[in-house]
Amino acid sequence: LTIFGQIVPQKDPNYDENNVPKFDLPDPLTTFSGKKIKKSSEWIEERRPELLTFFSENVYGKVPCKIPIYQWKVVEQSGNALDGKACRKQVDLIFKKDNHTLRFNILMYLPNEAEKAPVFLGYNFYGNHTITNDTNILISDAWTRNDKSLGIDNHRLTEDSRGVRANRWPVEKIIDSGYGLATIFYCEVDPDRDDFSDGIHPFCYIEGQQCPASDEWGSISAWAWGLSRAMDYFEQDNDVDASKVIVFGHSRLGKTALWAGAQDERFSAVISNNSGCGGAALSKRRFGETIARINAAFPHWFCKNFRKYNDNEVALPVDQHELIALIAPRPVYVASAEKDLWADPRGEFLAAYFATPVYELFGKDGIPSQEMPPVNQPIHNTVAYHIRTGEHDVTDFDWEQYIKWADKQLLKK
Ligand code: GTR
Repeated sequence: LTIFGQIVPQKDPNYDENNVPKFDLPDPLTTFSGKKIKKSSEWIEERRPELLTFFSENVYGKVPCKIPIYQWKVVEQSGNALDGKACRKQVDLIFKKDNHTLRFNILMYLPNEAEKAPVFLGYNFYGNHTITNDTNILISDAWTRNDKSLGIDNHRLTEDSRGVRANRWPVEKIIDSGYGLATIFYCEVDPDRDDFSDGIHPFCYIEGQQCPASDEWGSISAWAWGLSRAMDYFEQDNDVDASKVIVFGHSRLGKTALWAGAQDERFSAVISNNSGCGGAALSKRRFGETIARINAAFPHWFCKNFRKYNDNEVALPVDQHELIALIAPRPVYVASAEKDLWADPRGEFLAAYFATPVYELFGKDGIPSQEMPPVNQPIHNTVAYHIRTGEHDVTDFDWEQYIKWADKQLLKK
């Protein structure tokens, strides 16, 4: 759009590649003070910690206190799920501090044929009972977002929504491929609303505090904390191969999976499905959702310091390719959908591409070219990427790729 000979950016949101501003992308291999990182040991000792601190204090917010598992309880178990193919477990993790108590439930399906199974771990949006039609799955009493199309009303979950998200969770395929699946309803860790009196946040308040300080955790950071506590539990569960836990998430929960995987090196691989702004997509491109928009629509997701970059991405000394790089040398998969322009597929791809030099420092293969691959033609390197046809969603195609890639990267099949 040219007015009086001047290039004026189109209205926000921008979906036009020609209106992506010119920007300098920070080099993951140059420290904030300008030192060039040449060896993996320098990355580990110098660059990784400073990037982690930056993301922690300025993007997602740091977890201000330690909250270990107080107790865990297997509330339901059967060795005969999925026609005898799998064991189903529903395990409550319980947390207590002062007068606070919180519990969240992990639903697990583990293949009976494996002694210790590699596991995909991911949050669900509307309760564990939505992921299959299995009538044994307990219904959460936590606050939920409403979705009339899924039969979810009054912020409560009922029988009406059992199995409504089975399309996103191919449980049988996962089990048949030799993997377990573990899932948690994210609102049990922190309800997805702009309210810091509920969920896990109050556990760390000092006297009189009512919401996290500017550098303290928003909801994404709280959800990432929950994934690490699930990992604490897996380390004690003999049916799980805790050295092969792949953390997975879609959209806001894909942002969460990346942040969990970046911080907690016990996750052996990370999958970001359509995670977009504040996830895999480069913020400085200002394509689709922007920092200002996301902070306005979801003021509780990031820490307050992140608002400094509303319509001011130039000032950001990092970008999301460096979040991906924090996962190195562990395998990471970034997936986009062709019609999901809000999440900026090209920005997601470029972030994976620009994280690659860090992987190469470890002798790992990343994204070989700045050219995006055609739709439905995945790249299954240590840094993996695909753009599939279709909308913002999790599809069978996505899961087929994740399983193939995990076979190659973790099981060396
Ligand atoms: C959208 C939000 C995205 C993405 C998505 C989701 O409304 O703008 O960043 O997180 O929700 O989680 O489904």
